[in-house]
Amino acid sequence: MTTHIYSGPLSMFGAKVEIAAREKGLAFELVMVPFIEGDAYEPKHPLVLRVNPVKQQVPVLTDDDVELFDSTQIFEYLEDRYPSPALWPEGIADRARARQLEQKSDEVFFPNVIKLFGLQHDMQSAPAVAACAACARFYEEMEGLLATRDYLAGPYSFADIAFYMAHVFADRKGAGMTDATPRLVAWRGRVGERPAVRAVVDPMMRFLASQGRGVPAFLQR
Ligand SMILES: N[C@@H](CCC(=O)N[C@@H](CS)C(=O)NCC(=O)O)C(=O)O
Repeated sequence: MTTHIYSGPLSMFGAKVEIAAREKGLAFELVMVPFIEGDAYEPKHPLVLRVNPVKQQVPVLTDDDVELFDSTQIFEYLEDRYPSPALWPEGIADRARARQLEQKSDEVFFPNVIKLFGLQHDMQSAPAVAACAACARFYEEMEGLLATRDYLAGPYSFADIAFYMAHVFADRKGAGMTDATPRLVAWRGRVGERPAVRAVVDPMMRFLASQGRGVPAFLQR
């Protein structure tokens, strides 16, 4: 059995998959696709083009004869194929809520961060202020969830992995969490100290620093 993860040195979605594979204790080879200044991924890796020909994006996972793209789809496969340790909660309702949170992190929260990528030159502009405000509202919503639990969906789960990575990128782009959400700040500390998370985030921050790009203050070790 050979497992490969194709990712990029600054791929938020690739980092999600790598953290999950490490949490599962999976032995894998990490293939970093070409990455150039300006956040572009060219030329595309031939394996990525074959498995994900239309979107041409990382992450891609190959596990024996299974070839997949999309971090959320890969999470589902990892949980089915390597059930222990579990990264979805038990119970149909809790699992559904956890999946929804994971999806909201990618599809509701992160689009604000993507907007901020293109607005770094003018963070006082109306769209930038609106994107930061949307991030702050999302942080408040997560703060509410943490009133009764240590992790977003109950036990530590894929939802935490997804939102941890998304918020690292939000912080890089000027929409980090603040003291207004103390439970979320404590959650960030808990998740950030996990060996699987550190093993992925630390090299990513070293890569950023090596390029003279900003590293979030809470990750400057
Ligand atoms: N929904 C996808 C998003 C993947 C994605 O946006 N990948 C980015 C890197 S983080 C990429 O490969 N961008 C290069 C491109 O679009 O050309 C997932 O969850 O994996």
